[in-house]
This record gives sequence, C-alpha cells and structure tokens, in this order.
Amino acid sequence: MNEADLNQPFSPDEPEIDPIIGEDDVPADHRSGFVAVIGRPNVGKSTLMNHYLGQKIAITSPKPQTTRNQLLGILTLPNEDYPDLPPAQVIFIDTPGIHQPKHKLGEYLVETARRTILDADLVLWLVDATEPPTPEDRLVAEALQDAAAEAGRKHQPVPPVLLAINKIDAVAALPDGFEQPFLDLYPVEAWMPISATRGDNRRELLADILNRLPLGPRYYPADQVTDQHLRFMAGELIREAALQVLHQEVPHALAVIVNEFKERSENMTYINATLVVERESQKPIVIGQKGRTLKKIGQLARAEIENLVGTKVYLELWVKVRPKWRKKENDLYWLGYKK
Ligand SMILES: Nc1nc2c(ncn2[C@@H]2O[C@H](COP(=O)(O)OP(=O)(O)OP(=O)(O)O)[C@@H](O)[C@H]2O)c(=O)[nH]1
Ligand SMILES: [Mg+2]
Repeated sequence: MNEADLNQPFSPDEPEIDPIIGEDDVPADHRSGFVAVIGRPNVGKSTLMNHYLGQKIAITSPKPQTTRNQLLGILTLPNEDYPDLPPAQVIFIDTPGIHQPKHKLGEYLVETARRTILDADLVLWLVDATEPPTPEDRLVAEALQDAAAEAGRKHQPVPPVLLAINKIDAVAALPDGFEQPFLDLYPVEAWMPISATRGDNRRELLADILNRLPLGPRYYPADQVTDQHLRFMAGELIREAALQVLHQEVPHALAVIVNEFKERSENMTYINATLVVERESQKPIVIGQKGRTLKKIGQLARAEIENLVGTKVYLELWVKVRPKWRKKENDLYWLGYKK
C-alpha cells in the first residue's frame, strides 16, 4: 500500500468486518444454538423460518413436501426487526415434513428430518391449528420418542421440545382445550398458538426460544443468513415457481438441476437449468401449449432470482425425463438429495 492509499478514507463498499465473531468477543450473556424446526408437511415450517429471517431462505408452497433438504437459517440478534431482544444467534434448521414415505426420495426426506432432532439444542415442533392431529403428526411424535430413546442409549441429553400450533389466523375461534390432543402426543416443555404469516406470537415464541438456548458463541458471522449457495437457492426458486404453476402429481415428480450459474457481468447472471420429471407424459405438461407453461415458470423464477442475486438474470430452462427418479438411489445422489 503506498502513501496515497493510506490517505484515502475506507471505501463505503468495503465489507465491514464484524467485531464480534468467535467465543471471546461476544458478551458474556450471549446465547446461541441450533433449533430444529420439525413437523408434518405443509404446517408452515419454512414460512415461519423465512419470517424470522426477513427473507426467503427456504421455498414454500401450499403443496406438501416442498422442502427437500436440511437448510440453515441464521438469525443474529438483536436486529432491526427485534431491537430489544438480547444478544444471541439462533440457527434454525428447516427440515422436510415427516410423512409416510412412498419411495426412496420420501425415505430420504424423512430420514433427514429425523436425524436433525438429535443435532439440535432445541426442537420447535409445528402443527396446524385448523385440523386435529393427523396420522402424520403422530409420526412426528414417534420420531421425537425414537430420538429421546436413542439419546438415552447414548447418554446424551434429549433436546427440549416446544410446540407451536400454527395458522391460528385461519380458525374463527379456538375452542377451549384445542391444544390438548396435540399435547397428548408428546411431553413438550411448552406450547404456544401462533400465526407465522399474520405474526401472532411470533415475537413471543422467539423470546421463549432464546430463553431456552444455552450461553454460547456466535457460530456464524452476523451477516450470514444461510449455509446455502446462490446456485442451490436459484434452483429452489425455479422449483418453487414450478410448484406454483403445476398441479396434481407433477410437482412431486419434479427436480431441478442448475447446469450453469455464471456472473456474465456486474449486472447480469446467466443461469441454465433443467427441470427433471419422471415420465414422458409429464414433459408436455411442464412445457405447455406452445411452451406457455415453461415460459410462465421461467418468468416467475427469474423475478425471484433477480431479487436474490441483485442483478438481471438470463434464465434458460430445459425439461428432461429421468424415469422413476424418486425411486432410484443413484438418481437421488445425482440430483443432490443424498449425500
Ligand atoms: N393461513 C396460514 N397459512 C400459513 C401459515 N404459515 C404457513 N402457511 C401456509 O401453509 C403452506 C405451507 O407452508 P410451508 O412453509 O411451505 O410449509 P412446510 O411446513 O415448510 O412444508 P414442507 O416443506 O412441505 O414440509 C403455505 O401455503 C403457507 O403460505 C399461517 O400462519 N397461516
Ligand atoms: Mg418447508
């Protein structure tokens, strides 16, 4: 660095180095930990996590089995949304919905979710207030019991479980004792009715989570919100757009591969991706008449990806058939669902 450089003020674009990464530098009362967000499909796990993070980390949809990977959402507190909460880092682990698997992909999804329980300091179990417990909610309770038994065998602590009864905005009135059938499924530490979308008790639940986390360091830099790469997230946004546009069996039979992800210039990203379906008959459905469906998927995805990467996006989409990929071990590896 020459003398002229030394006289220059720091550029405002220079990334700020966070002063408090690491055990030694955080305040003595700093709390941190991993919070596994589990539940059956479609109860709002990803929606709630996204709301806490103030951005779309995980894709969401009204169709069950949307989330297919374990994703971290890293929340460093206090922040603009929660200025009065104590210093902490909550690392949410979003998981696939627990269900009765019908193929290898399903088995992998459920296995991913179950494995997360014992990796966590705290489990946040979501159910849906609009229905009484379903057989899938019972599967979640069984997964919790199995995890507790395994922890016992390994002389490991069992993570405490908080129950959040979500979607209370969608029920006219909550009858007295509506929580009891859920509480009967597993001995949770505490429960709370919430609405991930409208915000009821969102802050209260977060404060409760913080209270139950151990004292600990910042595991991630304060400005990091996820462990996922832009390339993966772009693929997910394409899948989300497809989930939005397609119906019936096709969304479940769909996977996305990002073949190329290149920053062509400062303000242009080039993405080339393939939508993989399971059967020849699904290909024309995804493409649509005169390519209209694929075009719509592309338009929706492009807007979301531009938001994510902060540049214009040139998106090229292809459709390919990979017969019965959900049932084939090798295809699951190839599509990134199995490590
Ligand atoms: N009315 C209402 N809808 C909600 C709420 N939270 C989530 N939803 C909706 O429920 C649907 C499922 O939400 P997701 O966040 O994708 O659910 P998930 O539990 O992550 O589902 P999987 O990834 O399939 O396991 C979406 O259509 C959400 O908009 C809520 O508080 N109220
Ligand atoms: Mg999800």
